[in-house]
Amino acid sequence: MKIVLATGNQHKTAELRAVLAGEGLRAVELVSLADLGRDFPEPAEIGATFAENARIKATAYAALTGFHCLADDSGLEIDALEGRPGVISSHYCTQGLETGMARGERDERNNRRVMHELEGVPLDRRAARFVCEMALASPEGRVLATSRGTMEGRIGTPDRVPRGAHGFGYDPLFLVAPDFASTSAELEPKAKNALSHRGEAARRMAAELRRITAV
Ligand code: ITT
Repeated sequence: MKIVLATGNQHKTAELRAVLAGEGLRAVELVSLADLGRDFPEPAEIGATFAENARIKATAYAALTGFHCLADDSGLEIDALEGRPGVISSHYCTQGLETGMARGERDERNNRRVMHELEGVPLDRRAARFVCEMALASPEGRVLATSRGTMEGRIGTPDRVPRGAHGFGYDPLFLVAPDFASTSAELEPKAKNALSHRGEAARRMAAELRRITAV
């Protein structure tokens, strides 16, 4: 089975590839959207939950590419901000509006907004988690499998973060539980994948893929 990793985020593609490669899925060939050598219009992520958006992306890209598609919708939930940035994590600095701003600049502005909104909140009240929902859709638009993963942590205070050069998005702000000693941007890619929301969701999806391709 050829499966397109249906994301425009190269960091996600790299993390997903690494985890799924480690799962030894012999009947599965993974390709990225970039490998297909064409541009595809990005579907509007209008779902109210990560799970809905994952299904939207997987089915939209499956229809566009004609292949099975695996999509990831993910983001950061901060308890002190009532779960924000949540489903608008990627565009938090513009209230969820897609303005065409480059990813690097967006990440930086998103991080600044989060730190600003948490100003004065002590470390023990900065609990947060990364959430990842995945969906696998067939070319006919059927959702064949879904999976979820989470990673608990805290958003560091300004004396501790930003720190680290790996990863992307909110990683430089996110102190990983249970010891909150390093940010997820300080973890080597392998270590992040072993602990992360995306790693967990991908390993669960691999189990689903083994089941699907075995029949
Ligand atoms: P696609 O929709 O093309 O997959 P995207 O980056 O826009 O790419 P999402 O809509 O799922 O993806 O938004 C995910 C955002 O959540 C991402 O841009 C980061 O801001 C944040 N995020 C998700 N996983 C993360 C991780 O592992 N480390 C840091 N930030 C993460």
